Amino acid sequence: ADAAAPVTTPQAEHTAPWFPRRLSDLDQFASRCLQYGAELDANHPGFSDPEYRARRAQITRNAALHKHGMRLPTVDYTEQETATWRTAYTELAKLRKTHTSARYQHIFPLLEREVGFGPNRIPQLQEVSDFLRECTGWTLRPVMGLLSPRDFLNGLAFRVFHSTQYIRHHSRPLYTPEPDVCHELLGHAPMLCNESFADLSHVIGLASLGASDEDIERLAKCYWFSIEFGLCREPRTGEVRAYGAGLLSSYGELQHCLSDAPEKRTWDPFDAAKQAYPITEYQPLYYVADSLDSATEKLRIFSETLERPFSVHYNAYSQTVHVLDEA
Ligand code: TIH
Ligand code: FE2
Repeated sequence: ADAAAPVTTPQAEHTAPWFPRRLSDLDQFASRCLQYGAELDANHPGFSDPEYRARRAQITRNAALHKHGMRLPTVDYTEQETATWRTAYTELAKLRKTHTSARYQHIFPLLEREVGFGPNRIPQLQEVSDFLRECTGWTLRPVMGLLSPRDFLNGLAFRVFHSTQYIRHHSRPLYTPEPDVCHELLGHAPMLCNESFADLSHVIGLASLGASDEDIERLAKCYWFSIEFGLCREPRTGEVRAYGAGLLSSYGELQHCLSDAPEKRTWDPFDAAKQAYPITEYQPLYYVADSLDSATEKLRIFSETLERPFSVHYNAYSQTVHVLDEA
């Protein structure tokens, strides 16, 4: 990331990396998006399929042109793409009752009724974003591929979730090492409808604004082990279930994460912040939260230990960030 342009206003933030103050500032992220993460090339199933690559380029072109205030691009998905979605959707539905958090299960009938979620059609980002806004004030923004961790986390501070719109390669409908529309819509979107999860994501986002590179790294790890791969105890039964989007969108890993194979630790952001992880295979370690609210509380405590010579306040009415200078 090259997000180190210094800010010019009050003294304390003098040396802090640049960060967005209002929604339209997020427009700057698109130009520094990392296409097809280099480390994925070797085992990306679409890498050697020129037709797939061309289709992706076509879809991401519109994402690159997106600006705050525009409607999100519509994609006319092909029959082959819809078939990939159908496989992911129907297989994941089989595990929903036994493997996923009640928070996730709860929202699904609503997504089916209000947004038209179902096996036969890939929902459009705009429809999902409109619904999310009504639930928790979150919105989606299209993105070409991976943003830098700093930019991606900074978006969360504005309750904006950057979403890909292309779909995984048809040869592997049940796992992908990178985000795609199945992951965004079956993994992230349903959880962002939940107030507690929405707040958890927001806390990480706010902590990332103007954070040092080291702290961005810590926060990105906390993000990974909660929002992407978090497990949580069910309120009444205490049973362990998945709430992380990377699990909710992957038929294989959703089963793996609840098996005895991986290590499980109680959610602790201080520990997670130091933990390395693989990105192209199932996780060997998951953190289990006692509840989403306690997970958020622990994150809040953790984020207060990060060194930043100022604090930030998010104004939900204007959707702007204000800096409170503590120096
Ligand atoms: N592995 C997930 C899936 O198959 O849906 C996608 C990703 C999760 C986290 C990063 S990429
Ligand atoms: Fe994700």
